[in-house]
Order: sequence, then structure tokens, then C-alpha cells
Amino acid sequence: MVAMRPPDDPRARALAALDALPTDTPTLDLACATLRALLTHGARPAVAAVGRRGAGKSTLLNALANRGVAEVGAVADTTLRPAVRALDAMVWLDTPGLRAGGRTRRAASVAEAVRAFQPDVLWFLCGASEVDAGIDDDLRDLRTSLDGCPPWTRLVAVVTRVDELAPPDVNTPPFDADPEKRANLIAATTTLHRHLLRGGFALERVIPLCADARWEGDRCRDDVRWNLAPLARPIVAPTQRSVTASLQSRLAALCDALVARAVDEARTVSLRAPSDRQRALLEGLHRTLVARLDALLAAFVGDGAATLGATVGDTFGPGRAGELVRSVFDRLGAREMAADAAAARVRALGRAVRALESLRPDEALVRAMLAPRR
Ligand SMILES: Nc1nc2c(ncn2[C@@H]2O[C@H](COP(=O)(O)OP(=O)(O)O)[C@@H](O)[C@H]2O)c(=O)[nH]1
Ligand SMILES: [Mg+2]
Repeated sequence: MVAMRPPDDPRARALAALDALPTDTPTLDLACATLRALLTHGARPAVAAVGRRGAGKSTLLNALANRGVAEVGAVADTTLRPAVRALDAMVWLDTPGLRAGGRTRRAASVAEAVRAFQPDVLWFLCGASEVDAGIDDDLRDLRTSLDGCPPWTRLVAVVTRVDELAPPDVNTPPFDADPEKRANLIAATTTLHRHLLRGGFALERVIPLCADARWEGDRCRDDVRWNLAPLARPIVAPTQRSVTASLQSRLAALCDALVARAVDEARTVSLRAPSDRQRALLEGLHRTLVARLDALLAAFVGDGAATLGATVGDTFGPGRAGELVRSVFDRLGAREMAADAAAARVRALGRAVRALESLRPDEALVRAMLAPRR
């Protein structure tokens, strides 16, 4: 039998490491999907679109992708969960609409998705006829999403559906050719700008546009897309430095999510009729793992990358974590099955941490991500 060797290509190695990570929480799932898209398709700006249901997020995605990739909804709430999509110019996060009827936790779950996605640019979409209606609730939700973003995230506001502004018979681009339409378009744009400034948002710009078109796969009908080009302008091309920083930040966030998951597991550990002492020992063990994860986290965010290998190798050498758990249970005389299950959990965590370690944002990986894709 030929022993499996890890792939030499740094991208393939990183993708294999990602496959070894658990994706059983929404945060881990989305963070892994984003990294996977960036590794597979090459470094490109990460753009998240947020806004009320019906603002036109999915329509804009299709308009930019130049094909029907996302379902749009005339009435119903169609985008039910966040989705990461790789386009030529960006990796895009399509989010479910804020304030969709009867879904009170939407803003929190959208913010959680945006946080896990780590956008370089956050597009806040607002329908042209809604810039002055219920906007304070929108701004509060936007603040929630923005608060979880990395410090370099840029905010761009987008006034969508400008074709719907009066007069209705001016319904083909360019929409600013008619004086009345032009006046309404400027009014909608400045109104949204004013609200955002009043809300204290550090805003890059406000762009009015129309993204409407009907798609059958990549066949387009009724195309009235207008003014999409300025959206691409605030997006800078990735560099060695920006990709390194973004990778570091993404790995630190993955680590963070694993810590949260481990803490959660420690809380739900159940032994058949556990004594207080058994429970305390198992929780202590989880805490040790969490402390190691914390060390890993510090290595990702700081300049301690050199000590990373030693830290992780010491704790998570093959079988070490499992042995540790087993010896605790042996001493306690705990039942074999429960001990096995607990050991398996801790081993899985150890594997995840080892996988993270091999995901180090070294120069070879960054160079590979910046290389042009075929
Ligand atoms: N007239 C017009 N309709 C649009 C535009 N953008 C989106 N829509 C329509 O608005 C509805 C909701 O769009 P969708 O992209 O699903 O909104 P989302 O909930 O923000 O993703 C659909 O019926 C779209 O066809 C636009 O620029 N002009
Ligand atoms: Mg949608």
C-alpha cells in the first residue's frame, strides 16, 4: 500500500485542511465556505450585500454575475439562508432580507453571517422608494452587521430600483436623461446619504442603480441594468499584504469559532450518572484544549507564528488528546462507552486544530492565491 502524502501544492494542502474542519455551526460553515471559495478561485475582494427583503440583493448578484445564479422574489422572502458565491471580480455573500415578515431574529443571524464572512466591502442596499420609510430600523440592523466586520471593511450604500421612481413611463436607461426622473434620483440618493451621515456611518459613497433583468441561465431578457460600473470602483485588487492580513484574520476567526464550539461542547458533556468530580475533570480537560486553541489564536493574530508548530505539536500529537481523556476516565472508572464518546469529541477537536495549523498563511499559500487562475 502506498502511504498518502499531503499534497505539495499549498492551495490543495489548505483545501484538504479545510475539509478536516467541522462545519456544524453556521459560523464555521460560512467561514469555511468563504475560505474555500477564495482558495479555489483565487484571492478577490469579499463583498457582502445587506438590506431589507426585496431591496434587490439577489437581483444585483445576477446582474453582476451576468447570469441567473440566485433566485429573486417578487413577493415572498426567497433568500432563506446566506450563500457564498464566487464571481469573476469578487466573492459575494447573498444574505436573507432584513425585517422579513415574522422573522424577528433575522438581523442577528444576518450579522452573524456577515461577521463570519469578513467582507472587504459591505454594500447596504435600499430601494429608491424606501430611502425615507422605516429607515431607522434599517440603520440599526446595518449597525449590527457592521459592528462585527473587520476594521478595514468599507461601507458603500446602494439606491436600488431607480427605474421605479416617478415618472413611471421613463423606464429604459439612462434613467437620469429625463429632468423629473433625474431630480427624483438625486433626491433619493441624497436622502439616503443624509440618513447614513446622521446615523454616524463612515460611508464611502452612495450609488444609485437599476439591476433589473430577467434571466434564463445566462440568457438575458428585459435588460434595464444601469450604472453598475461605479460599484466596482471602490474595490481594490488584492495584494500580497492584503491577502496575508485577510487570511490571518480568517484563520483567527475560524479558531475563535472552534473555541466557541469547544466551550459549547464542554457545557453539554453528559456522562451516565456523572459525579460532580467526573464532570469537573472533563470540563477541565476541555478548558485545556480551549487554552491551546487560544494560544493558536494568539499565534494567528500576533507575530508568534514561529512558536505555533511547537504549541500545537505538543498537545495534539497523534493520539495524545484521546490518551489524555482515556486516562482521566480510567482513573475515574467511568463507563467505557461514555468515555469513548468524550474521547472522540476531544480527538475531533485535536484534529481540527492540527488542520488549522497546516492552514498557516505562509508566503507560498498567499502567492498561490494571487496567481492568475485558468
Ligand atoms: N423594477 C425593478 N425591480 C427590481 C430591481 N431589483 C430587484 N427588483 C425586483 O424586486 C423583487 C425582489 O428582488 P430580490 O433581488 O429578490 O430582492 P432581495 O430580497 O433583496 O434579494 C424582485 O421581483 C425583483 O425583480 C430593479 O432594479 N428594478
Ligand atoms: Mg434575495
